[in-house]
Amino acid sequence: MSRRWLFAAAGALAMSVTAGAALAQSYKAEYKLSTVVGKPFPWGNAGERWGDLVRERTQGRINIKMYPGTSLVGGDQTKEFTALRQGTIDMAIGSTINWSPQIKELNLFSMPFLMPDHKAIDALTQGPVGKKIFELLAARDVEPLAWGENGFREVSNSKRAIRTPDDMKGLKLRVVGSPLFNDTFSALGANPTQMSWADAQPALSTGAVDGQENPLTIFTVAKLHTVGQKYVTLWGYVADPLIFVVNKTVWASWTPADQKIVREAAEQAAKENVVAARKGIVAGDDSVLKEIEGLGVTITRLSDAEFKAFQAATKPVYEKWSKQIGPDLVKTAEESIAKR
Ligand code: X2X
Repeated sequence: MSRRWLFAAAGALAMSVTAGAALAQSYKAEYKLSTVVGKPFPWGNAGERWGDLVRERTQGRINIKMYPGTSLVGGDQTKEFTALRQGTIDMAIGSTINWSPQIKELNLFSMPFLMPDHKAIDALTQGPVGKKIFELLAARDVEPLAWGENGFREVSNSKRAIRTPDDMKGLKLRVVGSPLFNDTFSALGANPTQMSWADAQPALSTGAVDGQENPLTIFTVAKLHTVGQKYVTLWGYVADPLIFVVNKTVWASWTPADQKIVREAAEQAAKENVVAARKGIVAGDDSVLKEIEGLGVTITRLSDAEFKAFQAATKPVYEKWSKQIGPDLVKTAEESIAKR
């Protein structure tokens, strides 16, 4: 072995030891990932998957631990984004609904009857709207990485089948903490009450509220039929995508190679999450609907005319919120959906 080679090898070793020490200093022992629900909800599965992929591909350099139940903010899911910006949370897979109090544009996805089908969600998240929203997030101290999905939110209750807006009159419904939901359900004559997911289940079980709205994967995994939810109406009035993000300071502390690993793992986990969120609730595969009916729950499917009555009743809410969200973004969204 030549002397020169030996010197080069020793130099390279010294450099990599130094880089390793620097990494060990700036990398945390654990990165806290916030979600509202854990395993085996598709949302929680996505968090586990993201963490596992990253741990494996970084040989444990980046060790992600999931904190479901938004436990890092005491269960108050509408505070998750603020905690993420402040660094109490390192990373999150968050619903657009829960972050909309801080980023008003995220209310877009909660506009009643904006998105008629899954292709429409994709047209938004994968098109100019998704790009714009990622820019807004990037300007607020987080690195946005990928779009996942909670899903179309169907309304359930313990009292009666809902087929017309009239059937909603007087029903006490738990909604998530965004004012848009209050407006929508008030326009339909219901009594909306805002509370966190943690509070929703006891409230349903004691009868403090009659109903709620959530994707069917949440309904089945949370076993909402056991807390009196006997009637589900398929109306798909809104859908909430999920967004995979990392706090900017944390992001900047990682090497470009590790950033690439985290981004690609998020993209992969998000893609799998969208498939899981849609499984069993589509025309070709309605196994989740069958499962719910098998639990003794009545599923109500609306005719075109019945559907339009809900749309008409919530039109003023749509108009009002178009202005609040920003007419340009809403117009871009409508165009993307029309072209899907
Ligand atoms: O609280 C809900 O309803 C949930 C779990 O769907 C969200 O976090 C938006």
